[in-house]
Amino acid sequence: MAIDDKTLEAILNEFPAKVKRSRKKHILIKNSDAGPQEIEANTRTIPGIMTNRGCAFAGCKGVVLGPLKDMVHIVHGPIGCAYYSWMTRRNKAKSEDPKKNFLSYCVSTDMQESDIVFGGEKKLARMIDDVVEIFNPNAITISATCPVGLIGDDINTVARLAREKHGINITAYTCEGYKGVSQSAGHHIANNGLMENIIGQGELEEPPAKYTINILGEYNIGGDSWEVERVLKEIGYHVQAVMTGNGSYEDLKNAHIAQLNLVQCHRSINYIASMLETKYGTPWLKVNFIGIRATIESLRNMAQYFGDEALIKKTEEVIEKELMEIEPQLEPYKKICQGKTTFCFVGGSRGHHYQGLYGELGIKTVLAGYEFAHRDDYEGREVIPNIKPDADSKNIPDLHVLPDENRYRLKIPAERMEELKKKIPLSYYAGMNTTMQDGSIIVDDLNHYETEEFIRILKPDIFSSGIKDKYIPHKMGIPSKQLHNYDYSGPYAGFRGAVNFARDVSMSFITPAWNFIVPPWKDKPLLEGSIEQCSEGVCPVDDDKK
Ligand code: CFM
Repeated sequence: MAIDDKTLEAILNEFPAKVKRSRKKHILIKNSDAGPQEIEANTRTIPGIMTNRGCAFAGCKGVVLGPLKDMVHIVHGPIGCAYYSWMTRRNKAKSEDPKKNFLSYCVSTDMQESDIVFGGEKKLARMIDDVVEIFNPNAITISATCPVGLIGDDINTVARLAREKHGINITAYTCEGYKGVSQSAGHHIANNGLMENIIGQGELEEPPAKYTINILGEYNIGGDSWEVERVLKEIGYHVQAVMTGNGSYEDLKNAHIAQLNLVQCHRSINYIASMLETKYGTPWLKVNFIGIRATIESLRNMAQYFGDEALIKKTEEVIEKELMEIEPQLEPYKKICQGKTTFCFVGGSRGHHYQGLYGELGIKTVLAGYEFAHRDDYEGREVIPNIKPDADSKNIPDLHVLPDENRYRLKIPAERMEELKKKIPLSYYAGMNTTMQDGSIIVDDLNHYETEEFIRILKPDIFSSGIKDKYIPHKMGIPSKQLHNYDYSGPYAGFRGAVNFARDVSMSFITPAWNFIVPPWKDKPLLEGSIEQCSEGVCPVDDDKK
């Protein structure tokens, strides 16, 4: 059954009028005849609604800074935020020097009541001394949690003094959880900090290889980046820095040297991509390495950018070789998956990226959305000038960078750039809405109630989201595929990743476990009981008064 305006209205009617008015703006039924459809995004979740979103601290420390392996990331605050952000994302990392991989550690100032009353700056300074002495990291970041902002600790000054004392790169991020409406604010804060304090501080003046690139917005969840890099290296690319999966301070410092920046996750890193273009003249190309067709298209677009015949030829050879390897492996899985439907609701990029891969397996996406993306991730970057800033978005300053006096170089002539822009997504992202089929549902910041209602009506064969909401479909006898952490599997990117994904999804479909689940509402009423007559002095539940 599809959802039409009337069904949607009925779902929303359960909300109080004000909530209904708000939620209505966050939900679309895709209709290409209606022209560009506007969606509301990046606004506050209504208190009381069960959202999947995280906080600004999660976006800064957890998402963007956390994967940088040779740095120690100090969480300044009471222990809870550190504990719950300790290794909770599957950003894998390998280090050439095992003594310089600190990802498994959780380092926190563990603020106590007295620190909240008298301030935590001294404790933070002592913590930095300890970190330098114990770990000897290449650099240190300090991320603030909510109470730090509330009591007004000046973490930037603490960082500056520590930098002078220890002579290493130590920077502070005022990413208190409340700084924005979701983790998206934290991405922006981290992007600004990395750009201001690390990127471009390296010595390199010339690219170390012919085709030097950076991969932005790739966090190596389940080893995705390694699979992408394997293919890129085979074609002949040199990957200078990955931001930030398996990333390092040392690589990041020289990221200014690349001739092209690839952007995988637009939401979390488009700020750095734009700033690198302004400061060093490096264009960025929107890629998607999830799904076979998307991977092929991305590789071809990269080759076209460099425009070198040998590179174009090698790209085609590698694509052919990879396809020969994976196509026979995919066949049996496609048979299992054919004709099925899915929901695809993830944070800020994957809600879009995985739809192509699902489609290649014969699985139709009937509902998709993002937890915290902005309107441009739905409607395309052309809407950016029309996005109204509000009190929340104004909270995060835009960092205005200028062309670097010595290092700004046009990587390709302006004319050729304009030509290329007509053919490949250079400095452009078209967003999710364009690729969704008519009649499918697009939801921003999907909540628990809506999840249940949409599942009840659309009955997807699989539900893809994360740990917070996967139990809702499970209780309804529907399997789930977590697209945040891949249910401890992966990689899912690139050619071989597609086979892993097809295998895992197929396993979900053929496991008999789901047939044994009888949702409670199928064989029993939700409430059972009777109301007994109460008369004064006789209470059926209170023994004393009997
Ligand atoms: Fe980018 Fe991400 Fe995503 Fe994201 Fe995230 Fe993630 Fe995500 Mo979970 S950076 S926006 S803040 S692709 S942790 S690796 S899966 S919500 S869709």
